[in-house]
Amino acid sequence: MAQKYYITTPIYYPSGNWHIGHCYTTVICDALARFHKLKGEEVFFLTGTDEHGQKVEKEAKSRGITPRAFIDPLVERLQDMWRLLDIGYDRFIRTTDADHVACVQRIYQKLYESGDIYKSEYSGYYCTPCEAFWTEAQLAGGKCPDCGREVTLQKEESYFFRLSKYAPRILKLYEDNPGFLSPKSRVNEMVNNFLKAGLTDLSVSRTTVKWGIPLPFDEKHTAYVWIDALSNYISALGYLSEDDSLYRKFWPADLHLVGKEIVRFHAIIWPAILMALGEPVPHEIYGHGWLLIGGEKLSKSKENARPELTDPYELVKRYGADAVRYYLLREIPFGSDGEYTTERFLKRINADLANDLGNLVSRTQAMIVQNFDGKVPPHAAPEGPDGELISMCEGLFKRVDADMGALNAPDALADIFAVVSRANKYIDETAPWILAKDAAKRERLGTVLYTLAETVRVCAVLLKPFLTQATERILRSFGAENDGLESLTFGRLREGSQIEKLPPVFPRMDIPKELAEVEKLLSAKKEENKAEPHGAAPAEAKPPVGFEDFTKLEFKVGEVIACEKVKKSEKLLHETVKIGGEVRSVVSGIAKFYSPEEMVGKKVVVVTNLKPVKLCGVLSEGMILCAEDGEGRISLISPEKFVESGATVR
Ligand code: ME8
Repeated sequence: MAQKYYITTPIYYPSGNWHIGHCYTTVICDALARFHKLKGEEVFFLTGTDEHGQKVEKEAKSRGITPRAFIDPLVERLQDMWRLLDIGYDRFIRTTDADHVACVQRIYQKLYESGDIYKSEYSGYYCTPCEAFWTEAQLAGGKCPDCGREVTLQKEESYFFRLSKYAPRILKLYEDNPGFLSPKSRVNEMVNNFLKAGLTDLSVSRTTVKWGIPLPFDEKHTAYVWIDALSNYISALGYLSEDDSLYRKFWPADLHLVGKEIVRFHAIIWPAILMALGEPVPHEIYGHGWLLIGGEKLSKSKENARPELTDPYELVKRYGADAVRYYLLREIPFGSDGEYTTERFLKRINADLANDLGNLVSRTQAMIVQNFDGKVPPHAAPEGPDGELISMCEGLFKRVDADMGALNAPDALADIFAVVSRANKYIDETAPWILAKDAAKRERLGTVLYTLAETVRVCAVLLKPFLTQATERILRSFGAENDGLESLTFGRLREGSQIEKLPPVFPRMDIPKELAEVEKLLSAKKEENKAEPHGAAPAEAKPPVGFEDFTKLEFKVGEVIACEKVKKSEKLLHETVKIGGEVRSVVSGIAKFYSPEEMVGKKVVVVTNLKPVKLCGVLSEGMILCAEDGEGRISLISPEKFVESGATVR
């Protein structure tokens, strides 16, 4: 019976700000899934989206739309990204899918009935962006220890999962199964930072979050997003449903590949839930490293500050899916972090794909066309350097298999490209262009070119999981049959079969020129963003107004004589402004750009005849005028020369 292989990526938050770092996990999973398929295994590759929770609820509310209306276009965009990158998943699960929702409810019901979930009260610090709760002791300087952002103290009635009960079993799981969690450093992290001190029970329901899965035994509560999200790995297989045949076939997963920042959820909470359900735990959880920019985790906000092209849609459009996949799979040492720059990306593609592989393919095909009319030449027994190249090809699958068994795509690619480089050197050693000049050497020429064509073919078969598009073209151009591992036997190309000469599979790039063009593209994008601050629709020019309308507004110069922050607001300042003989209370949304101290003594322009309003409970009797640039930065408008407060502005 064929072996099974079940591999998963984490399910993605619908952020819409996907960058090349986000593609990392999924591209590796896709290459692993394809490699196992090549080996003839029955593979199930799962990915999807993590759609519930406070973050989505808030984002949708701020736009005045439903969570579903907010999420659907983002999910489509993510699926587009996977299509562009040739990600061949077997299921794309959404946590809003009906079968997932039903499964999560059954999981809660089962745990509630077995006593592993009980009702109590929760008090803790919540980080909304990470959807994670922390105790006071876990906070880093009062902030979220994972992302460093603000946390809020929350108290509510909640159901708890008896996580504490499972700490000893998880420690034993690590001891008995050294392969359960990799790399090794992650085990130490989990043991020292969490398990050693013992675990506290986990709050697994919310009454304050409406955008979530209602608990079947208490509909006021919704499921905690991480329990909801982690369950996708089994709900996708029909766990606890009428048809659980996929579950019985594929569970336990062979690999959950995740970024290192979410190992805690996968290596502690997830096995505990499975243990409580009486189900087997996955074979392996691997916490990979990050793509960095300037030494920090690549994230959308930092990307803006550096001239790097990190948008996967743009990268695929410019350089193709194979180039992006190759970079991610080859460049970052597996398990560690890797620095990303556009230049490194271009250099890697030029060196390996254009020079090494591209050249080998085009030289081999050109010589076959030139000397044998484009037909696979007849060949004699190998001699000289042929043997070494042939045996490298014959042993290649074993090496790549061992690398991929260790999940090490960079080493697998290094092994394949060692053969590509050896073949290029073989061309120099055998000098086919000299053999071609001597009719007596025709048989030898045929043998050399046949050996090269076979090397290209074997490498292309093994490169298929990594470079999905170029390998198809290469194999088709050699008329090569495509029958999995069988096709790795050296010597399968049939003498006399027609080959087609391909245009360069990876054209060589002029890196300085390309970098200059990328720079231009990025500045054009920046300009575009300026015209559309915060992604809003471009501000339409307002229709003209008559002078009489303009004179309805009253502007005066004022002097700020006192200023303080408005409590409960991050954005608002409360100024006391002297306007001639009058003193007014004014509230303005400039706290991110000016401190209260800075404001005192400033001359400002105030709209003085707006109807008074209360902002965060504070009276505002006017508006201070500011200029706002395309990046959302604010600058006060002040008189250029000295004028008394109370002066009219017109
Ligand atoms: O964590 N380098 O989703 P997500 C490498 N919904 N990988 C990166 C990266 C970078 N700079 N930035 C992000 C979630 N990633 C949860 C998972 S699973 C039950 C729930 C990776 O959208 C990240 O490590 O924040 C993760 O593997 C994936 O992108 C999705 O992250």
